[in-house]
Amino acid sequence: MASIQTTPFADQQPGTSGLRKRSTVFQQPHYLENFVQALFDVASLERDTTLVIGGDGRYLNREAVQTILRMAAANGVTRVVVGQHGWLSTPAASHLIRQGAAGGIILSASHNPGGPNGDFGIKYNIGNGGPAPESFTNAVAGRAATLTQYRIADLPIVSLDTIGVQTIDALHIHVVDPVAAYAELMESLFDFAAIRALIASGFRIRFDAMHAITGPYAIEILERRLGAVHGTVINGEPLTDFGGGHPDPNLTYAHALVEELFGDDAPDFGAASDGDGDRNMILGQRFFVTPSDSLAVIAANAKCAPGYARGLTGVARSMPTSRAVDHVARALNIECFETPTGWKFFGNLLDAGRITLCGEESFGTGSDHVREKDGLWAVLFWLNIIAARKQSVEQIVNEHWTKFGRNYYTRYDYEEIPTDAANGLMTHLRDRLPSLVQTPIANRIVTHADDFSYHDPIDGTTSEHQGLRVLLNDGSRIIFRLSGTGTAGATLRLYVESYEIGPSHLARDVQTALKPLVDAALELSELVARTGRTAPTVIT
Ligand code: VG1
Ligand code: CO
Repeated sequence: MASIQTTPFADQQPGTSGLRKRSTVFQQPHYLENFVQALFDVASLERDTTLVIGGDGRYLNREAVQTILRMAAANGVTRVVVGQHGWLSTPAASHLIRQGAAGGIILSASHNPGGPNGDFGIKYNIGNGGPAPESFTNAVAGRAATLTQYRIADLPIVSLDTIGVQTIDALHIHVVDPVAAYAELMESLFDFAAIRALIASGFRIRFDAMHAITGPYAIEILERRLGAVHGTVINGEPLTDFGGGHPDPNLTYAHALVEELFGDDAPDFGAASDGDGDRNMILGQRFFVTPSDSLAVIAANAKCAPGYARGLTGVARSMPTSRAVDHVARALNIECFETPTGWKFFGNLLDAGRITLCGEESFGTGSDHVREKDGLWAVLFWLNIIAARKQSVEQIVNEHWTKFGRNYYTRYDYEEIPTDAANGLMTHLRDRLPSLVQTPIANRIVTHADDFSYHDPIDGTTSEHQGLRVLLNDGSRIIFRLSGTGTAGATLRLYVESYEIGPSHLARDVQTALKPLVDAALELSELVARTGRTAPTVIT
């Protein structure tokens, strides 16, 4: 056991979900160790409690697990559960933590590319299985900026490839199958017999694991347990650099899957997941389901799945997520909460039993089964709904729109813009907000404009500066916020939404429907002049 002197790092402030930096930043001497010691100090784990460790398989995952094991031993941790090969998807880690651990460390930068020139990340989840709250992450950042030494034990390299228990001094290391417990949980929630029958009847699925962590999970569940043909899962082998790809399941980065689902001889259903397996993209044959609509459709059809047959207590969405689910909540007469971006804000509502389902526009959907968003869970929910309703994805969504109305929705991402320009734009717009109220924009009237702040109804805390929003009298919204997950420059996100009900909406093109609002947003924010960008990096 050794106490190593270090110089503190002032840049270890976790963002939307954990600390994310270039791999090269994490490779600086003492960098990872400093942050892990700060985590241990703030978590102050009791003796004989369990810590879960796993990651999405990216570059540095294995090395980081070894370092964390040595530091766990030196910090008095006696029982650690690690996924085989150091692997755990984020939702699977959440589930394992909920089996009785005090917390868990997840090694992932989620949808950010991996590899020596990509990103690495680390996040801490608390005993309920969910991301640590802001109070915790702020305390970690404060500690990381003042630490001058960390504790590390001199352990031999622990074999992560063999399932079983290894005991080194006082530390018991349980290397577990990363998939098994999670797959059992999914079988307990969904009607696997009905989905198996759907697949046996010829329903064709394509799942793109994007060479990230969901490959082993999807192969076990879709191919082995549900009988989908071998090859249903593509890019199923986790690679340290994700095969050079960008494991973000959206129309830009999952383009091969999108092309297949929009091509001749398209399968009936397509899905993709992100680096750490907590997000999902749902596609029907020649049909894209927006994540906001996906949440609303799942909410409206939840009773199809055995795990949700009793109905929902309430739902929640992040502020920039479209209000599609609000219409469902109203019809079901249940509560609907609006939280800031980031899964940690759902934790209290889930723990208190106020909500059963929640989601974000960024391809994240989940429920009270774990305390993270869950990509494969959403895929299985859709398959369960399709099996129960015996309709295509397109039919299900069209009927949904006819019943509840349609929320046209788009997100524009401007990546890697200079931080000063991004901050300047936000300040300019924030200052303009009060003068916009009651003025006309895109043939509508502004009814409300503010910098979103959230008051947590359970613990009473307030989170400010969560995004600038302009609300219009017909239910349309324009929202600007800065990303908390980028690692180079600033990423500015523009979210635009409008709502229509009536027969005409089914066939309309989203970008055409939203163009007047997008133009107004660009003008209000002076985006082109301030950033020099005439087009976004990604349109969703
Ligand atoms: C993005 C998304 C947000 C999501 C976060 C973490 O954050 O917008 O909705 O919770 O990523 O997702 P930001 O701050 O860049 O907009 V991930 O899959 O860590 O799993
Ligand atoms: Co993710």
